[in-house]
Amino acid sequence: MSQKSDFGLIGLAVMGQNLVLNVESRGFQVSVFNRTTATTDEFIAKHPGKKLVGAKTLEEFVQSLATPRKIQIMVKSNAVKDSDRDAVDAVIEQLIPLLEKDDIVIDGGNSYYLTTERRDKYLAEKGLRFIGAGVSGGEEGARKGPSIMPGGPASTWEVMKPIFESISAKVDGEPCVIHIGTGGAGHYVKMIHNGIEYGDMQLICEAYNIFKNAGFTTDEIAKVFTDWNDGDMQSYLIQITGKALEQKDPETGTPIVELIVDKAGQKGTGQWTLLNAAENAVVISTINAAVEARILSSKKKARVAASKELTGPTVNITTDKAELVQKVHDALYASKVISYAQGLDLIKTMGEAKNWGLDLGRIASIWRGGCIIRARFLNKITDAYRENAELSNLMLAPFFKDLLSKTQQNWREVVSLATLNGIPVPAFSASLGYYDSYRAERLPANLLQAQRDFFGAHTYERTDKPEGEFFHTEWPEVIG
Ligand code: NBP
Repeated sequence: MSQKSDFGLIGLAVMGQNLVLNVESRGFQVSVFNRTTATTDEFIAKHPGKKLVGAKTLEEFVQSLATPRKIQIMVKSNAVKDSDRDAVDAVIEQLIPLLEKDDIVIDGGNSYYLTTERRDKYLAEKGLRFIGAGVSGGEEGARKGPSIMPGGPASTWEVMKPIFESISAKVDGEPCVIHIGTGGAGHYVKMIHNGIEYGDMQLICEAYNIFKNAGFTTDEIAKVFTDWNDGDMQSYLIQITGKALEQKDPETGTPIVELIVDKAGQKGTGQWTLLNAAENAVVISTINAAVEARILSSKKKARVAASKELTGPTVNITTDKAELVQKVHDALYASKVISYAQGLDLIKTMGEAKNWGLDLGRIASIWRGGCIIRARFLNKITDAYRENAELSNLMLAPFFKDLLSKTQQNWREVVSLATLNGIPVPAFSASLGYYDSYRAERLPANLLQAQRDFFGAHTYERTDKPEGEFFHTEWPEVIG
């Protein structure tokens, strides 16, 4: 093709290939490069007649692009500290000598936001522009329209806007992409999005486990999720849960889910979210419980051994099935709200600390389509922040306050029922614990302060004296 390409992509694995086909399908000519040339050749051969240019060398690739060049990198990103160097850095280093001032490099992988900030600074020093963009939606999203969370200078976003908006998912005619903020804001928000995804998935699994223990067949549970997907909890994850539970193993006719080993891994983003929450002193107990549930699940050998040693109650759930479905629905919905409240609190706290100028309502709105956590109720989050951009916690928005008030009796009953029957519900109960702690006018931290003053003379404030005045008590000696 003699014409220069509008867009270039490096890294033709699952995500890269699908994104290329998406960009091309919107009328853009795309150049592609992959470290292993055979992959490029196969990809080009598989898609004849498309506006694609397959480059065998990086020089050829760069030369095939119209200026300012727009190059998206979709390679494995596994640097977990800003001092680490990974494939994204390797590609950037190879690109730098070939690029010209104002060319744009986009990292669309799941990079750690601190590595994004380092790269942003590094490329700016070289006169190049950088965007760290979180891309959510997996393979299907990449092909049909993902949710995109780009960070970097607003002026660079303006150049990329036409392409990003045309390839992103659309909800009510609105593209699921906005300029998130400067520096690492895009990858940061993608990281928390993934943390929320962990929470959503674990909560759904806990609901399934309660039904299973209550004697529902897998087909019955599938129907519950399919029905829920027609209601207020409509979401991609609820939808695929129903479909996954319906699926039968062709060999045995057994539901495939029941044949899958109960061991889950957890990749970087969940852990990073926890670490970041601790650094910012923000409670994300639901997401925390979800990450830890995966960790415990992976210790299968230890669990099997312990199941023979540690006792628990015999499961005996006699609740009417329809009643239980409603109760678990409410517990799931309320817990999900808490998970989002916590995730958004973390985004808000970090956004303020970093001066990113984040718009939480618009961030929730671009999660409505394309991404894994897409859900009907995200509209309500957008509305809540539109009504009050300064909202201190999502739970306090009128819609959610009301929802938590209406669902809480059932939520409490489900946590009690599960606990009495020895069914683990770490994310349901962490969510409820957060709700009850957050709304408590007085917590037992008075005793905690007494303990601290007792052993370490840490001092305390008094309820009957002005704030900011500190006191110490001469506690009795206990070591003889
Ligand atoms: P992978 O994360 O599996 O990466 C494979 C690609 O990286 C191949 O093109 C490979 O080239 C290239 N690569 C590697 Br590995 N090391 C390289 C190096 N030193 N120099 C140049 N290229 C190198 O691909 P993916 O699953 O498509 O994901 C791409 C990015 O998108 C990742 O950051 C991922 O976390 C993120 N992401 C993935 C999903 C998903 O659902 N998979 C969703 C959202 C985001 P080769 O062919 O020569 O080995």
